[in-house]
Amino acid sequence: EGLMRPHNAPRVAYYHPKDVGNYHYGERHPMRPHRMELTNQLVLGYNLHEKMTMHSPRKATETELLEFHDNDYVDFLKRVTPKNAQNLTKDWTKFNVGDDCPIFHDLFSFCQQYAGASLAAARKLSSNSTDIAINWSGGLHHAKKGEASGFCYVNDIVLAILELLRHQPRVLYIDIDIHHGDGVQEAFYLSNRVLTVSFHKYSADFFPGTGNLSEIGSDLGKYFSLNVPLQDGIDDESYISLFKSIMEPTITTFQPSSIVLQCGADSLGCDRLGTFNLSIAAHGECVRFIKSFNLPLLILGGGGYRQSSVARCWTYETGICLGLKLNNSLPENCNYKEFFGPDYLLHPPLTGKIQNLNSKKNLEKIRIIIKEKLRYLNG
Ligand code: VJV
Ligand code: CA
Ligand code: ZN
Repeated sequence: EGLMRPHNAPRVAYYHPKDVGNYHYGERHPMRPHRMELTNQLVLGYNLHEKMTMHSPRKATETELLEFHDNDYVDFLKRVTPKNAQNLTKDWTKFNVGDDCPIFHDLFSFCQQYAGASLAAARKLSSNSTDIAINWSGGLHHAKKGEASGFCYVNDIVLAILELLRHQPRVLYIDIDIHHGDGVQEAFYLSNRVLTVSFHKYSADFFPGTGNLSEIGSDLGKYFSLNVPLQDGIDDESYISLFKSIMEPTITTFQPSSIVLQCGADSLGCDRLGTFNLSIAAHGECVRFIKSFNLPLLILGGGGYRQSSVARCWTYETGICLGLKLNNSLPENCNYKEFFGPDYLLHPPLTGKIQNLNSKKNLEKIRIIIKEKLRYLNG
């Protein structure tokens, strides 16, 4: 292998669907696929492509999407265009498309691209051809079997986990996006082969409204869904300490054969939709902690609604996967450098802190309740 990689450092495979940054949800829509292009350019600017294998995955086929999704839904995604959408208004309600999940130009190709990348990444891990696989265009955790939800159309995470389960007994799914990972939880709610853990803001008026502590899975899957409901403004210290004290015993008890980590960047401070206070360093510390267990690891994107922060965060985390320390000054020669002004730093100082509504007492209560649930895992 001709890569310049320190002895001992993991093999990392990076999946970037070509052109994934060129899709548009619409003029004022918060989701901007262009953030993937920004991320990719920053990754190249730091020369990280010289230290990992770079892949332009093929699109997922219809058959591959049907491993999870309903036939009529995939058929709808394949046929619908902004032009014929008006004639299909009956299907809009059924498949939940509209403001959050608009019909845009080449929507189906977009879905095939990000799902194809997560599938290729999962196959690479399954064949033990890499230690870590990264797809920042994936992580669309809200999509359901038969409908779109919360900016997500096909659930690349569920598809990737199903692929891993073909070769491995147990998969751990961890979700640090500020929204509840409802689509993945629902898909594996009855299974004891996939343990899902989501950290999220939980309140009646915050999307999607699920993810209460009391949602624990059912039947064989009872105790195999964990939810960590949080309030506005959680800070680095409380988040990291809660994350580690929950994930350490979860991994030791469940003993997964691989881990899928959804790294939604809307849990960062200054996000346009999110209301947490996490720094990029803290978000990355969660990735570093999970990596330290040295299990096959699939790293996915997700939310993130300030493009410059998303690109910084996911570049920093690509560096963490490689075991590298990146210079805080952004690289001299980097496309789109103007997006990162006025400071041009990888870790700009956080501004506009939101009041932390998570009391020490409440976080302690959550920690204790979750640890109690983990006791049931071994039967
Ligand atoms: O809160 C909601 C649902 C509504 C109905 C639809 N309107 C547009 C918004 C309120 C109840 N949806 C959330 C969905 C969040 C999805 C997060 C996805 C992820 O990060 O977890 C993973 C990728 C929501 N919050 C904000 C908006 N929707 C929003 C949607 C828009 C918009 C402004 C805000 C759609 C179009 C336009 N502006 C022009
Ligand atoms: Ca989450
Ligand atoms: Zn989100």
